[in-house]
Amino acid sequence: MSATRSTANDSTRAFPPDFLWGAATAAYQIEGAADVDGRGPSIWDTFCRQPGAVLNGDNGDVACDHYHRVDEDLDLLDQLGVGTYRFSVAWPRIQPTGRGRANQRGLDFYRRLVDGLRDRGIEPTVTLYHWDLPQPLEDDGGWRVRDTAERFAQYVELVASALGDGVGRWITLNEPWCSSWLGYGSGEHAPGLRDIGAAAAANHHLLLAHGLAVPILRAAVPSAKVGITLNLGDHQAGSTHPLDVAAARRADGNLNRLFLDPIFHGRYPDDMLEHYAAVEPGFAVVRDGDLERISLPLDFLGVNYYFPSTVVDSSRAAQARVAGYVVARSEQFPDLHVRSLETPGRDKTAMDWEIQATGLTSLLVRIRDEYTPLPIYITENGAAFDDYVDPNGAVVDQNRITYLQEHISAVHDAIDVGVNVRGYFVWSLLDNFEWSFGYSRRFGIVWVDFPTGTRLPKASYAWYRETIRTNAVEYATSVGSA
Ligand code: IFM
Repeated sequence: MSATRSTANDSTRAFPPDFLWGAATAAYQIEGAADVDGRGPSIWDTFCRQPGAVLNGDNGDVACDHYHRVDEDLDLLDQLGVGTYRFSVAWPRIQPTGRGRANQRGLDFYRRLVDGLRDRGIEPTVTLYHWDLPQPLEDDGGWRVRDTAERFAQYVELVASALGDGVGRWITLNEPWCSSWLGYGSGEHAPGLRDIGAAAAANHHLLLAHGLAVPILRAAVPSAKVGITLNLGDHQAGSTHPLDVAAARRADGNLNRLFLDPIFHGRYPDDMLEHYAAVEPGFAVVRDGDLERISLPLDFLGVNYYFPSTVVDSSRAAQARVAGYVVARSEQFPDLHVRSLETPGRDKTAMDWEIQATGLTSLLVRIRDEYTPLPIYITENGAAFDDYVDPNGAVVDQNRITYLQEHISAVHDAIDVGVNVRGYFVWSLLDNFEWSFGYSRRFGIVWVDFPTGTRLPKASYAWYRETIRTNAVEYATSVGSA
């Protein structure tokens, strides 16, 4: 038994004394106040207005109205007992057109939030970009063009110089894979393009934006801890057939290695460069010196993990069915020639995402072994379920508690084998706007009644508060790992 397992009783596992517990949100998903105090339109405001882009035609105009309920939400965080709160700054509040001087009223909102956190003894963890690109920049090419990375650097300078005295932990980008591959490749996210060459270029320009932001943050806030948050996965092949093994490698290349390799090894993976060699402009946008910038030293890596992934080569869908898998009807990216599988008997969330916490442990071990010994924060983890307010006026979300318990336990497993995990942020503090799923998927540990904005802490909120208070989690090693 490792030192960190020395707990009060055999069924609980203690975390290191300085382990940081947090909760996470993002601007567009909770703030609302879309045209208040000078905020400009973002690509998500535009995307939400495209017929059929977002379920039920939902949009973020009001969302959780966090902009006007910020004190109430700060109190919810305070009562939860978190040591840190991860929120994102909306670029269109700071630069309504994506260029030029800062909009003071936008900065004032985040100053109030930062001060409110610090007054309550909660460390702010700020994400600078969580997908809400100012629309005028998209009109000029968005992440397909290099200039957007330069514009991002200027925006970061404005935010860092205004809030730097109150913020010690900075995340440049949230999940650049989603911004590039879902935004420009599959069209599931704003701006809704289906152009693989554009997605590859966006992949690079987002990473360049990150690389340009790092020295700016360090200059503006010398004591800052700077990192990036990636959504990473643990891909398994549906069989040992070489075609399926190769398919899993391609899926891994697209989601994981196209980001981890340049950031930590200073180069794009050869197999992926080869795969995307024929698309335009693709990775031909890479210029001399870019990879040196992208691989500048960081202070931590943020990891978002939600679900495992099992895949086969598309040509082997029939064999996968015979083996008992449920095979996805279509390919997310036809060029990858990969089909996702569902493993029979595995529980799923309301997103239809399979639950398998052991994938998180394997992923963390792999990051340590193949990429970096840096501190890791789990900057997002959580689950959507079909919650409801019961006749007693409570939301008893036992399935979410089980999910969180399994995944926090999986984090502990990683710490046990020496992975440098320093903190965990639950996604999410509040039910919120779940992108193309609108308000139909609830990830919060606090229920939000969207018509009125009323907040109601769920059973998982009380459970997480107790986890934070005791700095320990109940044992859950093999649950959800069928
Ligand atoms: O809601 C999102 C978040 O904005 C980014 N990571 C995944 C979450 C759940 O889909």
